[in-house]
Amino acid sequence: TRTPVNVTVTGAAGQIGYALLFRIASGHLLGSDVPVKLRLLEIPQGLKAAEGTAMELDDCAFPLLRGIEITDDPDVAFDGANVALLVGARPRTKGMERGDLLAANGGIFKPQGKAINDHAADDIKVLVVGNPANTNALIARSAAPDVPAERFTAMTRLDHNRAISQLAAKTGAAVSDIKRLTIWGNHSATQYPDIFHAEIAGKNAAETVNDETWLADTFIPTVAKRGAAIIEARGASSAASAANAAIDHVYTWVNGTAEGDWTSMGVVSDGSYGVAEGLISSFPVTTKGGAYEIVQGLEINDFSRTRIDASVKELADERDAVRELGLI
Ligand code: NAX
Repeated sequence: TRTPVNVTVTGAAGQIGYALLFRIASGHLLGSDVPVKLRLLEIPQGLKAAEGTAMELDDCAFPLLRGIEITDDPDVAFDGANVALLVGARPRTKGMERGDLLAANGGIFKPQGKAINDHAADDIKVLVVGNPANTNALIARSAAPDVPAERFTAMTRLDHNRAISQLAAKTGAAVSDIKRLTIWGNHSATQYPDIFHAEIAGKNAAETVNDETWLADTFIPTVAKRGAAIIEARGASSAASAANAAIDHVYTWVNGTAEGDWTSMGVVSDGSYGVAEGLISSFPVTTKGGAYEIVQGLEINDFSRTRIDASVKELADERDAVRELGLI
C-alpha cells in the first residue's frame, strides 16, 4: 500500500475550498490509487467552518482519505506537505489601492512561503490560486530560498480551460479535439490566450477560425473578463470551475501532459520568449514524471508579441511594487 500524500489547502473554509476538498479526497487531484492526508489552514475566524467541512468529508467515507487536520498555524499546516494549494488570500475591497492589496497579501504569502521553506517535504509542489496569483507566488517563492524555485507555480489553468471552451463553441469542435492552447502572462485582464499554435482536430486553430476581429474583439476579452462575467451572473466569483482548474493543474503536473499536447501554468521564467527571468508568468509547458518544461521554439507573431509584452509588463510592475514594499 502507498504512503499517503500530504496535501495542504489554505483558505479551506472558503468557497473554492468547499468545491476543492471533496475532489481531492475522492482521488481526482493525484490519482484514483493515491491515498491523501489533508491539512486545512484557515485564519481563526474560519476554523469553525473548516471543521464543518471536515465533518462532511468524514461523512463521505472516502476510501483514499487517511486523515484531516485543521489549524491556523502555517508551521503545522505545511509540516511534511507534499502538495500545497494556496487558495486563501485577501480580496480587493472597495477603495483599496493596488499597493494595499499587494501589502495585505504579502502579509499572508511571505509567512506561508517561509513555513513551506522550513517544514514542507523535499518534493513539495506549490500551486497559488489566491489573487494576485502570480505575484503572490513570487512572494512565497522569495521567502523559500531552500526550495527549488520551479516548485512555486500560479494558476492560469482556469483561463486555459475557459479559452478551450470558447474556441470549441466558436468552431463547433469538441473540447477534447483542441490541443496546444496557451495562456501567456499574468492571471489578470491583461492575460493573452493564444490560438496561433493551437490545433483543432489536428488543424491550426487560428487558420481554422480565420477571423482576427473575432480574436481581438470577442475571444480575448471574453476569456480575460470571464471572471467578472461569472460574478455578474452568479453573484459570487467562480468557485467550482476554479477548484476544477486547480485539480487539473496539479493532476497534469504530477501525471504528465498527453503526447503532442501542452498546458498553461504560471511558472518562474528562465528568460524564455523575452519574459524577464524570475517573473512568475504563464507559459506553455509540458510535464512528465512530476517535472515540467517550458515549450521552446514557438514563433511569436506581432499580434501575440504586443499582448505578451503588455501582460509581462504588468507582472514586472507588480514585482517592482512588492520589492519596494520589502516583500521580496
Ligand atoms: P473566499 O473568500 O470564499 O475564501 C477565502 C478563504 O481564505 C476564507 O475562508 C478566509 O478565511 C481564508 N483565508 C484568508 N486569509 C487566510 C490565511 N492567511 N490563511 C489561511 N486562510 C486564509 O474566496 P474564494 O472564492 O474561495 O477565492 C479564493 C481566492 O482565489 C481569491 O483570492 C480569488 O481571487 C482567487 N481566485 C483565483 C482564480 C485563478 O484563476 N487563479 C480564479 C478564482 C478565484 O477568483
